[in-house]
Amino acid sequence: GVLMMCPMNSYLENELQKRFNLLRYWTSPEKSVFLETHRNSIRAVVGNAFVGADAQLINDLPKLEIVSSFSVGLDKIDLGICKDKGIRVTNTPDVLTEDVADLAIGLILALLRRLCECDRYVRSGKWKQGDFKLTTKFSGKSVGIIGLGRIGTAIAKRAEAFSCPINYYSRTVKPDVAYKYYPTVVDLAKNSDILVVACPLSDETRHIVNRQVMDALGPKSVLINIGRGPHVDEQELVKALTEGRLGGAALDVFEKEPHVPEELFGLENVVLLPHVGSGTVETRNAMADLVVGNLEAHFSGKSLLTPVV
Ligand code: 8YV
Repeated sequence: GVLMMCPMNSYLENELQKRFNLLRYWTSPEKSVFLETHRNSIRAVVGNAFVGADAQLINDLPKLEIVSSFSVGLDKIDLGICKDKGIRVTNTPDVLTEDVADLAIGLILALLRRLCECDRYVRSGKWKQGDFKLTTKFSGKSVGIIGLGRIGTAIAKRAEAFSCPINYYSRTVKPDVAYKYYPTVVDLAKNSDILVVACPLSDETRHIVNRQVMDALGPKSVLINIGRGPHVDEQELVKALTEGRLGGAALDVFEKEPHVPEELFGLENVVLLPHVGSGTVETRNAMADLVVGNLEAHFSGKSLLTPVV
């Protein structure tokens, strides 16, 4: 059997249903009874960015062979236990890179040019009382990227087309990269008009954007997060924004999704999205094909398409 943890995509659900004995975790009222009943038949888990496979679930499933995640991020999977137990893990890299990078640029433009506020201005009829206030130029502004992996690099490429100088922080300097490296996030923030979070979430990167980083950015600069909510100290972000110590923020991800701090709802220098970075029909279909393809490869003894463990 294949255990799907939560509703994520109807095409994926149909394709899994066609091929496997699909069990839907979220439909069972009593999780412990459900696991007791199916523990010896579940050989695969399909999770996503919201619900993965933690140590407890993995320990409850003695026949588990593979965790196939409908996400590139692996922060909801206990990779250490998977490694120890010889459980394979796959994700959905590459197919979502362009969408997430596109969205990062969209967030920058939405925030600086105040696109959402402009739209509300027109709809409310206020345009008839006068022109919209002036906004902030994007082209040529310095962009600092935390994490120059697949997505970070795709964001950098796009920002280059807007004539932006590119800075980055990562654990080590990337060879053959012309962008300016900063060895600390505070230094990166001090030297960037726009700071973009694009690294994986781990113990080292949790709250990588803390109060010190926000103050290094300051009231003239902005924060963009298309990574994971816990990359940013959200309480400090709310304070920095409400106290005017940070210029603005555009966020696709939050610490406790779908909860978003309501203090942000009244601020116009904020853009809030419901975790839609990879949310296009094209990309979600490609992600689903990878999840199914990995499971099929595994169960027919072929090499995995996108193995992590
Ligand atoms: C998805 C994601 O939003 O890939 C990731 O890491 O956060 C996303 O693509 C999610 O897994 C969709 O269910």
